[in-house]
Amino acid sequence: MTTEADDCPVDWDAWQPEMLATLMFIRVGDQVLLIEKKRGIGAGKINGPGGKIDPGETPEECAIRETQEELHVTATGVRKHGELHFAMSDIPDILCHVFLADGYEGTPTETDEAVPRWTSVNELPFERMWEDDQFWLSQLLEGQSFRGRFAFEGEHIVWQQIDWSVDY
Ligand code: 6U4
Repeated sequence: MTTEADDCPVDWDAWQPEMLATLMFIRVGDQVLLIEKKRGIGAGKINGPGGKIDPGETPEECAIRETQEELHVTATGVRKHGELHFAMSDIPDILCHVFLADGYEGTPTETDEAVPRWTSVNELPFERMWEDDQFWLSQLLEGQSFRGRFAFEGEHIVWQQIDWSVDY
């Protein structure tokens, strides 16, 4: 993996996402509600619930809707904390809005799309997650805000930069 000191393979000033998406992380105490994703991009991985933004929908509306569809719960106390810019090699480039919630209504339930997995924030399963998550997820769960840019070759990061000075 290279870092921002090295040549970047992506012209980020000209970069345009081909897909707009969201992620939602509900943290209650020392537990975070993750999913085992059953289909779509990242099937088989562990992640937060989320998905593609529908036309006319705000990112926050999308994150709440996707969490309802995937887990049958409604996140409460939702705040945007991050943006992830993914320049991919073999799937569409993605701009992903990341939300943190401190509560929920309903009962986490397995659906066609996801299996709910309550997980200790101190034991995040990075070996089963997207490679970038290890660089921002713990910090997000502590309430930090960020903008991350990642260039992937297949499943692996070849360049990355995270700005922790942003506010939303
Ligand atoms: P369908 O199957 O069309 O209903 P949908 O649930 O709308 O899919 P999906 O799941 O394909 O959309 O959306 C992509 C999801 O994958 C978003 O929640 C963002 C997430 N994602 C993609 N690349 C990621 C990465 N590198 N790291 C990460 N999440 C990523 O943590």
